[in-house]
Amino acid sequence: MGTVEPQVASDAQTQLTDGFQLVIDALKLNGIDTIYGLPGIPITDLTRRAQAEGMRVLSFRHEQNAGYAASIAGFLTQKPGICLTVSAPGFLNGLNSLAHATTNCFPMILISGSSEREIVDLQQGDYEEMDQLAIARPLAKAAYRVLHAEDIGVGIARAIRAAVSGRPGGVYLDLPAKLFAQSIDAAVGKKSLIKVVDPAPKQIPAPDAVKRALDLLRGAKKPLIILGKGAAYAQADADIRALVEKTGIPYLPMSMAKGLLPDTHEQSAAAARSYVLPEADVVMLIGARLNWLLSHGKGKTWGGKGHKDWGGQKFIQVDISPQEADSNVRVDAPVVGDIGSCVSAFLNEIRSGWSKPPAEWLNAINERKTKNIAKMAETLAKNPSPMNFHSALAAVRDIVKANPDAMFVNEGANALDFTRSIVDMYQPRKRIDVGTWGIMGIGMGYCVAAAVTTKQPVIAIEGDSAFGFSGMEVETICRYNLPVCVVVLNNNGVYKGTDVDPTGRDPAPTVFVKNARYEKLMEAFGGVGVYATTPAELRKAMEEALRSKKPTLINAVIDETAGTESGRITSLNPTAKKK
Ligand code: ADP
Ligand code: TPW
Repeated sequence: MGTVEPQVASDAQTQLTDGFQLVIDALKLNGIDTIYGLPGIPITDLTRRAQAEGMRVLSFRHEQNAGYAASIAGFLTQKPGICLTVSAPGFLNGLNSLAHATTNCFPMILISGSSEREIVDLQQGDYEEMDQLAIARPLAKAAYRVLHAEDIGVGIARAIRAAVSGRPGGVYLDLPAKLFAQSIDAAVGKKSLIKVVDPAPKQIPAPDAVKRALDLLRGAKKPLIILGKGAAYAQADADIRALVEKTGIPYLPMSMAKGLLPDTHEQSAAAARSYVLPEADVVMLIGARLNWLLSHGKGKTWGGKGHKDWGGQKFIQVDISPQEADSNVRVDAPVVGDIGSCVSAFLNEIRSGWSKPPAEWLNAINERKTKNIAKMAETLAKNPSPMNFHSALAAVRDIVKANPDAMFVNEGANALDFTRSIVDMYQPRKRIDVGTWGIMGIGMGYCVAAAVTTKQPVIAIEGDSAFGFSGMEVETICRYNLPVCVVVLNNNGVYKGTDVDPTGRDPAPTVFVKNARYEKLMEAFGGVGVYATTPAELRKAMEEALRSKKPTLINAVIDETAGTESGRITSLNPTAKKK
């Protein structure tokens, strides 16, 4: 008896902690306060306890949407967005968003529960058996697994660093079921946690790289700056604007860089895009890759003779990834560093003076711009019946102008392309869309994350097909009572609604139920549904949604013949040779 007593006393005094608690503590210690996920074995208690500990836990109807939410939360906040899923099927549902985050350079951590390692590795048929770590690895910037509670701190620290340092990306963190229930001494557990110091260290560009770039830019007769979503991510808004304005160089914003400077800025060359790309002689890319969205920096878009020919431009590329330069065409002046540091280095150098680009170049651009803007204004002023993309978007454009703080989500094909060119953005990081892959399905997940992270109202302009990929999350939007106004531009199908099955048996693959009442989906969960057939009705409903802040879905019925196949990327769509 005498020998046992002290042991009992010491057990009673020892405070224990467990895997669940350590995961929560490690996230909170690093300022992560929100989880986007979907509960089930083995993470249900993690969601409950995280909520009890004051974290925001947003529970979705499908992991893909939770994952997209986490990815865009990462883009908006520069902190990794957390997506939490169950094992195999939940993990696989979340995987799309992990790949999306990596592709788009958004910091995100997909945390999935997994089954028992010993059984999985011997393939003995465990509940939801799957080697998740191996499957996630090629789609993630980094992938880790934690087996012991005392390693949770290190696991989360490594995941955070991998997600946000250098070029941001998606990270996978595998947490087997057994880990959560492991108990360890609370003091030992506390000591094992790591508060990550300087998770995204500045990367200062080399002075000679800065000089090389500015020398090239100075010598240009027709310079152009292209701002990409990396520039938006960097949150160096004032310096980027100063660089553009001090140099007087015309600029083009990529889709998610719209609003970095207001789209109405006199130096924006967006309305003369097809003129400036082939004409420019020196192009400075800031946080934009020369991928398909920029026609790989060559070919006819850039004034090249043939499909793959270089147009003769010299490129300066400002990017945090040293491997990005020369990916498609020669980059004469790579500047490797974080955009904040690079742009501030440029500003330091040009303080001594900078002559504006030649007037012929600026005048030629302005001439095209004025013509194209006038032509667009004429189209937008029309009021056809039925309503089409242009007349609907003219209303949306006014509403966004009156509400520049609102977040703006956009997906679809025509619904994306027309919106991008018609609706001006006025502030940085307001427009979030289909990104590098042109992915459908980001819509409602982005709406949730945008509302939660920015506390601003959200407007989503959705193709009817695009909306369908995440439509069930209107319940999530209603459940959390988020100020989201979804506009479905409804033309009865993918691209448009007029295709027919030549055999007469089935609906064509691109068409949907005619006159579908999407607004009733929102009503089903207590939100506001509006059926709108004119721009006036659409405008009124949007104004009311922004005023009331109630979850609203406006079914904006547009001409089903409106829209072209694949929108503006028809050229990428292989079509069978017609007989
Ligand atoms: P877009 O689609 O708008 O053209 P991309 O996604 O192609 O933009 O390019 C974004 C680029 O920005 C990537 O090459 C990425 O490495 C880079 N990037 C992201 N964040 C930063 C940063 N903080 N500093 C420098 N470059 C960055
Ligand atoms: C995950 C292919 C590109 S655009 C689109 C699809 C299915 C829908 C277009 O119709 P919508 O818009 O939204 O009604 P509109 O205005 O043209 O009528 N699956 C995924 N991503 C993509 N990009 C596709 C399919 C696609």
